[in-house]
Amino acid sequence: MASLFKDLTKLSAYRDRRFPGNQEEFEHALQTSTTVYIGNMSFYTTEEQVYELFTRAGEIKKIIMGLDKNSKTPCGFCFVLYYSREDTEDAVKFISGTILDDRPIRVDFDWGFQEGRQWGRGRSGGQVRDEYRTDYDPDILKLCVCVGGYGKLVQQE
Ligand code: GTA
Repeated sequence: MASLFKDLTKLSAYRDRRFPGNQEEFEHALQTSTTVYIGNMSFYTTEEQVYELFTRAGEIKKIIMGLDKNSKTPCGFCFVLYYSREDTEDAVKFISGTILDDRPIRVDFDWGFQEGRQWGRGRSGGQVRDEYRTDYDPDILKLCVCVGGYGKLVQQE
């Protein structure tokens, strides 16, 4: 079957600052990888729920839950590794935007999982994006218990 993603330059808006290569190598990895990144997940979504949803696109090789590097608890992202490229593309095309645990998840092509990438890179231990959040998000309550589900804006007050 022909690739569903004809314009390969638009595979992902995300650029991993820690990718060990140049832009060309990064793009090649995105074009051939069988790994997807899932963002905007609830902190309470389990690996079993991820499996149930993502197996609809194809056979899953492995799921790696993203964890807060301090608390070692889920912090809103994960990686799903497939066996085939076609299934990987189907996951991005058909599952991105699906509501999982009341949240629209984002499915993004990923350059490939490596040990260490499962940890949040934010200073608090969770994801970087949550430290810049200015809207209310009840899941972020865990990050700033005293002030409610706001990110940097309220933490600074
Ligand atoms: N494939 O979209 C993604 C993606 N994201 C967001 C994280 N990962 C992703 N992989 C793919 N696609 O392995 C991966 C990372 C790592 C793991 C945890 O998830 O490769 P992280 O989210 O904690 O840290 O990563 P990361 O990705 O290094 O953070 P980054 O790129 O600085 O910032 C992510 C977002 O945070 C930005 O797009 C922006 O929305 C927000 N942000 C960052 N800095 C600022 C700032 N100064 N001001 C406002 N917003 C900011």
